[in-house]
Amino acid sequence: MATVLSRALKLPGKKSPDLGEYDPLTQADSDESEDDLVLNLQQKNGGVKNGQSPLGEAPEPDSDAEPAGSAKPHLSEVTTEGYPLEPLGGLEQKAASSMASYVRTSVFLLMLVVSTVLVLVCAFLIPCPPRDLHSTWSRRLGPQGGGDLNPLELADVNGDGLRDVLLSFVTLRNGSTAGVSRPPALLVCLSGMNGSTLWSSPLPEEARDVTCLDLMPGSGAGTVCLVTGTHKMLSAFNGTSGKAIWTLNPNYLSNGTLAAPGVMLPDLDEDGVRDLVVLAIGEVQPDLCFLLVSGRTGSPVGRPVKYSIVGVGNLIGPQVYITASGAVYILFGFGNIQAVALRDIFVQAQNRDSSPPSLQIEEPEWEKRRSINLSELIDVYSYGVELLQMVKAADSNCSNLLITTRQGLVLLRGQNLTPSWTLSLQGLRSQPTPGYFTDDETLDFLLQIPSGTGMKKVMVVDGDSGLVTWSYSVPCRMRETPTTSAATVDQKSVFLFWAEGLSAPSPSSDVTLGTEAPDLHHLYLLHPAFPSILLDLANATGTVTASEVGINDLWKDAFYVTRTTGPSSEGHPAPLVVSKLSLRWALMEGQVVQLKETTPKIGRGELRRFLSRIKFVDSPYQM
Ligand SMILES: [Ca+2]
Ligand SMILES: [Ca+2]
Repeated sequence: MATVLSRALKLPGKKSPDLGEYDPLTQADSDESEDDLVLNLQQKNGGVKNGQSPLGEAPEPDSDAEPAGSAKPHLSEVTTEGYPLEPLGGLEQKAASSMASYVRTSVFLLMLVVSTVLVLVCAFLIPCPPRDLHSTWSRRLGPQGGGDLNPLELADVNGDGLRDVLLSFVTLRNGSTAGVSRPPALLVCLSGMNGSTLWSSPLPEEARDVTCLDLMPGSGAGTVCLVTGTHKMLSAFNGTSGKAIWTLNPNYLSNGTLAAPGVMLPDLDEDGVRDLVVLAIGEVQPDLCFLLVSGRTGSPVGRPVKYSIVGVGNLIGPQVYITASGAVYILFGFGNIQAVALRDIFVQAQNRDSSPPSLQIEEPEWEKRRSINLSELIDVYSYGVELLQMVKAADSNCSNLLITTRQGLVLLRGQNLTPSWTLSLQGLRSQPTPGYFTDDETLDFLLQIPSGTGMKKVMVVDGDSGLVTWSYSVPCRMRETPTTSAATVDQKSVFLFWAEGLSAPSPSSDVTLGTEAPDLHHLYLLHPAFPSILLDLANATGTVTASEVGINDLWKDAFYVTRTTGPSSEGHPAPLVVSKLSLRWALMEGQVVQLKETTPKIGRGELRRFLSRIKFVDSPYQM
């Protein structure tokens, strides 16, 4: 092809054997020596010459070829008698030379077409990531006036197929303008498309949780967002308009306050709308009180139901667990986990013996664990419980219970509440992130635990055996940073976590601390196919307080939404920043951090091709 190009361009230089011109490209490729070229030139001059060198023309002064003379037989000399030599020779020469020119041009054009096709084919085989411009934005809100809770929720409220961002924050109380006092808190909905404010609603108190629900499955009634406050507020908002649909009258909580976010239940009062349960905690006594709330009106379904729970530690739950056979239990406790059948709460709330048929199902394996016969409480796990998560079991249609304790991690089988495995681990405070790391289609867990000053250990625990399958120490001085995962179409997950900047490993330690600003944090991605590298996707200043991953079904993309506070400058309160990042785009732009030298080393091209093919899907990890 080099020859073709140079021929077409008619590069000046020494003559080539065929053309009587020198081709630097061919020369570079050729093994032939200068002498061979001279020899070839002498031989080939006996054949057809091209149009650039008419017959009889003297060779150029710089030509290596010998002067045209007796040694070279001329084609024009072999002619029919009686015809003038020169004109006939000129005609034949013209015909021959135009033919050669034609052939040369055709070959050149053909090669050009072939190259173009090759380039296009390569371009299509290595697809570019969809540059969905609607997936990456950053929005500055606030300033935030304190508040320890950072609710963040994703739900499509305007029906454009992109999930929008709902969050709540405490406003600055001293920022009120003359005569107009600001509400203590705001519920804000930002467009997933570009981060613009779709609506905002004042809240009477700080929100501990915002959860968008489908209270009327299949009815197409739109998204309802349930907001639970830190004190007595429970409201359902219309996700589209931002208007409150109902608010629970705080008097029903008597002298208690809401202890945890409201939880969605099956329909209890048979009005076609799913109902809710909230847990209130007394101000003067350790009694816990369940209140069933109608999802349609926000009024109580029956009276409050009290339980006295003995236990020390974090409040656990309430969480709803539906067994494989359809029995519904509510899990809760203080540093321990108790289960109570929803039927038992309902019967007491209604003060009658009958309950809807759906609540009459029992799970024998759970029922036989009642501490005393006729006791309403089922003992699930008794000591040191910090966190409880439901995780989808691979081999059945129910969930397993992942329990984070002060001693480590325990996975209980949902069918019979027996331990599947136990992992001893000190210092685990944040919720494990489920995702698929190994190939067995069982959910694994990403954990992070503090390890030394300014460091944390990030590890992946195999969900089947409870063994640590991946771990790495990273610098991180942020107290608690959120971790997330996103599922891909091939039943794998990418795992995302925050740390300070990582540089290439030095022989003495895992990582070297960078010289970056202390409040600059990087978002790292771990893919199970390449456990020896991390991808540095983005960075943020301030404190990352919450993150959520959503899926864009159309693009098979995942987007990562971050809630960040600060940094605050002198005299100015820390701003609240919400950012959205397209993961497929970030994968292509991310910097590779090699954690350890591996053989064979991953080629950049191979890695890029692999990353460009990643497609994300919705995967309900938790049931
Ligand atoms: Ca939307
Ligand atoms: Ca109902």
